[in-house]
Amino acid sequence: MARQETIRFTVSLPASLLEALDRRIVGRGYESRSEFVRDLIRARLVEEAWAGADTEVHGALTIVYDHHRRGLTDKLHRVQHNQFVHILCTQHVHLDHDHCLETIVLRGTPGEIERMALEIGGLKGVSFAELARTAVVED
Ligand code: NI
Repeated sequence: MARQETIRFTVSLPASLLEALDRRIVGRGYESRSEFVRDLIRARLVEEAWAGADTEVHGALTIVYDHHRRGLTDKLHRVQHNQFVHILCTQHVHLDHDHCLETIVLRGTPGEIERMALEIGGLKGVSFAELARTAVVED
């Protein structure tokens, strides 16, 4: 995307809110108030995309499971093949002798992704499941 013009504008805040903002800027390693505020706005746009019914969004589902659990790897495979149009990629890491960590990158409507995350996370033997929600929004 072509580099866009940056526009400055003034925001009026109560002093206490500005102090709270500045504490977060330092705590999270931001270089400037502007960068922090830009990210706040982007995070809100991602939230709004996820609140829509038909918007295209992306998610990264991280799961940990015990691959010895009878039938679990087959079920995980079946769910993902049934929804292959929504699965962009998976990454598998062997954590130790028993446990596997998988990240599954998903694309679809918020409802489709939430359903798949619940289905996969709810399988017996999956001991951890967390969905990171994102979407392509304005830079
Ligand atoms: Ni493994």
